[in-house]
Amino acid sequence: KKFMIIDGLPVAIEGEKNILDVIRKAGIDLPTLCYYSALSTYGACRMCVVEGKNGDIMASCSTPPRSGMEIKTNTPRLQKYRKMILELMLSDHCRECTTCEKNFDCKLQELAQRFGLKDVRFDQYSIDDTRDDSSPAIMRNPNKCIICGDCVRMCSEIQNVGAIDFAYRGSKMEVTTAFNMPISETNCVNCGQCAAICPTGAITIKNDLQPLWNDLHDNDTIVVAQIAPAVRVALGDEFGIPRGTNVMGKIVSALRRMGFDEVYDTATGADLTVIEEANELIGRLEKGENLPLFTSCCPAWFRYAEINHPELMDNVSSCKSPMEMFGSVLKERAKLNEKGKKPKKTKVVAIMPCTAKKYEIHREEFQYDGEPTIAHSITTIELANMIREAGLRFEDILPEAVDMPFGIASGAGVIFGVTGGVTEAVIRYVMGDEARDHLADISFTGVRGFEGLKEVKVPYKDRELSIAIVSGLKNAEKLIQAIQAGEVQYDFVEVMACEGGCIAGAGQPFVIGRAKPERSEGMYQADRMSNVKLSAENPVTDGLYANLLAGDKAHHLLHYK
Ligand code: HC1
Ligand code: SF4
Repeated sequence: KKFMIIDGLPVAIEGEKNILDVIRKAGIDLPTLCYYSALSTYGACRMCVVEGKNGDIMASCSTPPRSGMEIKTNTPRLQKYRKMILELMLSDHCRECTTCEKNFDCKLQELAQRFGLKDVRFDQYSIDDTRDDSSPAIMRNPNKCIICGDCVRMCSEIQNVGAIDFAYRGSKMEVTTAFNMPISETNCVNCGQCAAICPTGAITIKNDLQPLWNDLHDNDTIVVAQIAPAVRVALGDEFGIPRGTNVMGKIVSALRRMGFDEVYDTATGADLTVIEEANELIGRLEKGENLPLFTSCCPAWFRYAEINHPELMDNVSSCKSPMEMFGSVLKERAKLNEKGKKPKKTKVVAIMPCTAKKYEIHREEFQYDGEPTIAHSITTIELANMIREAGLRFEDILPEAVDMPFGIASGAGVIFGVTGGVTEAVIRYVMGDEARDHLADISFTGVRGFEGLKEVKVPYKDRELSIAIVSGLKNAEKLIQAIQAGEVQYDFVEVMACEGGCIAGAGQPFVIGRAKPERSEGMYQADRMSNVKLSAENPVTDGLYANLLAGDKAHHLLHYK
């Protein structure tokens, strides 16, 4: 076996790509601001420096481990060095922590505390008020950037977008868009993953809470909430509840206490999506046209396809996302109910794990009577902030059920929140009555798990359906290239922009590489516990198709084209 010596103790080397991973395995939390194992190593921040036997100083993230190597992680020189790096960063950093969106969640702030920094010896420089708030999803404040490049690598290496990059040199170096354009005018798809990985407040998620509070406090507005599948297994992280715990019932009662008039589950909308999308697939299979059918529910993927693959748009489903389908149903019902009464305004609020949903609600296709169908889309983290602001002790809140008449969702609708979930739900639908006895078999077809690309084959009539599931836009791009080169052929392709699906959306707490197994287990457990497993057996959707969605209303309200 190979060993290296860390602070005098032998530690085995077991395939780690750098000594930082060996050090962390030994239980030492070496600080870094720019190292994520899923991204390429940049070695910019130098916080992870260690000292070799001969006094040589090296960045542990970019040094491969060698057998017999001796290093120290905490010497007087290293302490001095780390403090100096932090001071230099802070001298070029806007330090208005109390009003920063990332206060208490900032790695630079955390390290300044951890290393006992009480003063910065250098004059503050290059602070100005250039900000970019052009995007509906993210905010950029270059004054808080520490040039770690995490966002740049995330945007290009995982999402294949490259909307942001380094510009200029030396002390003038910054992360910006091409020609310094507002980010909304670039090819950014609003996935928010740059904000999720940013260690400071340089890129943050747009805060949309004040207009929502205004509506909640307005007696003439009926505020209706819908909660996305993935939110329920992540919000608990913000309140010290064990990871992956399903806190749906607590969310419902918290929303009521904060003034929401009606509360529903977006998974009910997902049941409508399954029915509409599966029928679209069946129709295309019969005609043999526009295959594979690509899913359309992820707005960052939809935007990516529009910008980079206009030739594919006939293959992308015409279905609105579950959020927009349900929003249209809720607005239509409100309009019917309001007839002949003193009109109150009904506003639908979506609580989502996603930042791109903030962009989706402003798209022209998703208007109802000339206004956005969804008035506000807030993230899981924003919901946590609302709960804190309202002074609710979330840990102690007793769970409640969602409202009728739409308060039933199938397990198939709930698992939309994890990669492969849409596919699993659609397979259950196309298999019809047979699916009920084969739920476990379907779950073992390869739909579950966190691989970036999953391939599934299921029997359908006298043939086989060939399905691909991708998450992460780089993985989607690779798949599209293979399809277009004729190397692979599919009938159905599920795409989610965030690796792992919505459970790892940028609006969730702790998204980067963490909590995915617990959250996906939370989703599958909700499915196992649900009375209704198949979207086609949801009595709520049955009722809707018989009444509110009767005739051509279904297409009109549930499809964007
Ligand atoms: Fe998703 Fe969807 S699953 S896109 O990931 O289709 O955001 O959770 O709400 O609309 O249902 C997100 C999650 C969500 C939609 C559904
Ligand atoms: Fe890139 Fe997504 Fe950030 Fe836009 S939101 S800059 S696409 S990582």
